[in-house]
Amino acid sequence: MRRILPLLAAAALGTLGGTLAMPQFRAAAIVQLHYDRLDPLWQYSGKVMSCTFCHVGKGGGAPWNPFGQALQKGFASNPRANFSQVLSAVLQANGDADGDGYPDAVEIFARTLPGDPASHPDRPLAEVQAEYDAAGGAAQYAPPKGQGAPKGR
Ligand SMILES: [Ca+2]
Repeated sequence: MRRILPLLAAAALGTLGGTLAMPQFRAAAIVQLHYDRLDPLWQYSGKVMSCTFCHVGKGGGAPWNPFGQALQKGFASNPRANFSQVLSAVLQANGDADGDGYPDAVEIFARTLPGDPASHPDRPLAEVQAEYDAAGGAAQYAPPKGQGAPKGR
């Protein structure tokens, strides 16, 4: 329930329209990647996971940055998967979308931007990677329960 409420709140805001609405993917990603733990009012904050996490522009939309493009490729390669499954699969693949030397999932763990090479942890990879692995590695970003595998037809 704790994971569902923010999504419901985001959906409710969405029905009101306007700039208060948080896009569905962003709300889902914030919860799945545990960024909601940074700020109890994350649903109303534009600072918790900004649009530039996946998009080039601060207002979202096209074009997407390298991490956003990695997610798009994930959708393309598995059209039946939902957003949470694609996000999890991209992180499990251990890619480094922006090519800054820090894998996407490690950057997410360190709260830097996986799609911007100018944003990366200021500590050696081995150090951050060890903390990431100790915290559970990619498994900590698994899809919410009940969304583990793509649905068959
Ligand atoms: Ca990176």
